[in-house]
Amino acid sequence: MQQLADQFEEIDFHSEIYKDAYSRINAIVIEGEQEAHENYIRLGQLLPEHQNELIRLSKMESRHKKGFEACGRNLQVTPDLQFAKEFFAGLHQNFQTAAAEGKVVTCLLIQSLIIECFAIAAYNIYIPVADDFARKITEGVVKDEYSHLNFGEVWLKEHYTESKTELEEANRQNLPIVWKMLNQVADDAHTLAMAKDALVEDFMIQYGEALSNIGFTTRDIMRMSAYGLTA
Ligand code: Y39
Ligand code: FE
Ligand code: FE
Ligand code: FE
Repeated sequence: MQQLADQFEEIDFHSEIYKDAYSRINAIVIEGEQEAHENYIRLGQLLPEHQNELIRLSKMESRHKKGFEACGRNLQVTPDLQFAKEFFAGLHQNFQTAAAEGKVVTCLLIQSLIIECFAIAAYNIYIPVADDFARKITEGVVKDEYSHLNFGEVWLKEHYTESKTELEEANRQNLPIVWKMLNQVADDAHTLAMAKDALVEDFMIQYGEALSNIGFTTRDIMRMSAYGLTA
C-alpha cells in the first residue's frame, strides 16, 4: 500500500506533459458529458413514458460537464474539444442513425450500457490518481453514472425477449469502436497514471454485469463483451 501511495505522490499535475495529456482526456470527458446530455433528451422523445426521468438524467449530465470544465480550469488546461468530437464521432453517428430509425434498443445499448460503462471504468480508475479537486468532483459523478447504467439495465431487462437480437447486432456494431477509442487514449491515460489494462478490466466487469442483469447467459456475455477487442 505504501508503495502505491508513494507512486501517486509523484504525479506532477502541473507539468507540461501532464497538462498536454489532460487537454485531451478532459476534453473527451466534457464532450462525452455534453453528448450524454443530448442523448438522454433524445431517449426521452423515443420513450415518452420515461420522459421525465430521462430529462432528469440529461440534467445530471450537464452538471457533470460543468464539473469537469472546472477540473480543467483548476489545472489551467484548455480542453481540445475538436479532438474530443472526432473521438466520439463513431458512436455519435451510430446513435443518431439508430434514433432516426426509432431503434431505441440500439440507442440504449450505445448510451446507457456502452458509454456509461466506459465512463464508470474511466472514473473508477481516475479517482485514486486524480488531483484533490478533480477527485471530489469525479467521486460525485461516478455515483450518478451507476444510476444511468441502471436505467438501461432495467428497461432492457423488462424488454429482453424482443430486444435480444437488436442488442446483439448493436453490440457487434459498437463494441469494436469502444476498443479503438480505448487504444487511442491509452498513451494519454498512462500519462495520467491510468493503466490501460485496468480500464479494460473495469469496463469488462461493468459491461458483463449489465448484460447479466439484463438476462444474457455467461456464454453470451463472454462472446459479446470481447467482440472486437483484438481488432
Ligand atoms: O454518461 C456519461 O456521463 C458518459 C458520457 C461520459 C463519457 C465519459 C467518457 C470517458 C472516457 C474517458 C477515457 C479516459 C481514459
Ligand atoms: Fe455523466
Ligand atoms: Fe451518464
Ligand atoms: Fe449493476
